[in-house]
Amino acid sequence: MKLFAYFRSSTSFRLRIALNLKQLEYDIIPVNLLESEQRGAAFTSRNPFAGVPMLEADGRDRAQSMAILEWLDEAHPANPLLPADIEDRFTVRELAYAIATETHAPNNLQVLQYLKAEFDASPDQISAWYRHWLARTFGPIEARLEQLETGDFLLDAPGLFEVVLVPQLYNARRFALDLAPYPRMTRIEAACLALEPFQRAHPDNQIDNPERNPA
Ligand SMILES: N[C@@H](CCC(=O)N[C@@H](CS)C(=O)NCC(=O)O)C(=O)O
Repeated sequence: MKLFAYFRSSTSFRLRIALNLKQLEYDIIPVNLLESEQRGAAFTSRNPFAGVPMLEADGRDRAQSMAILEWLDEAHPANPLLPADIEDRFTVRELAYAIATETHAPNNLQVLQYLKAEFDASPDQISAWYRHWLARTFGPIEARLEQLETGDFLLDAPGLFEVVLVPQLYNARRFALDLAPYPRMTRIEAACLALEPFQRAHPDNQIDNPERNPA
């Protein structure tokens, strides 16, 4: 498998964690978002969504991280990201998709660039926007985790929720969101980041991270 990814992209981070948790082999093909490689014809002819991640697997170019994650779990059932019990699967999906659809979507790069280009938004205004959409969904997620009385993970072991949560918290730190109101989320994050599959997937450890490979 080939994972087309950018080190700091949170959706690429999701895929790296999942592939590592599932112990699947893959090569990383870096796509430089800052140089707009994702919008060039060479890339869009394979992925019309013009973004990362893209997974080349089983003869197809696969886009949309949540669809890829669900496909991976169906195509490679060992080390599942989703639990066996239908109600547990609902719990995981409710929270994972809340992050994917309500915090990541309004905060992706194209949206932030549009705010600047069309509305002349300042860097401070863009950061305020970013934190607004994080907090709007982090609050309910923390409340749900409290109802569920979570410990180190949502269920017994990290799965689809943790795959989505850890990258979103990485973004939240980049945008200086106060994480004090979210102790259950940050407890899960700490437990995950102690594990090798999460560490190997981390943006700090990617071949295209310029701080890891100064020019
Ligand atoms: N819904 C897509 C979103 C993908 C996405 O927003 N990717 C970002 C990086 S995290 C990207 O490639 N952005 C490029 C751009 O906005 O031009 C998914 O889940 O895969």
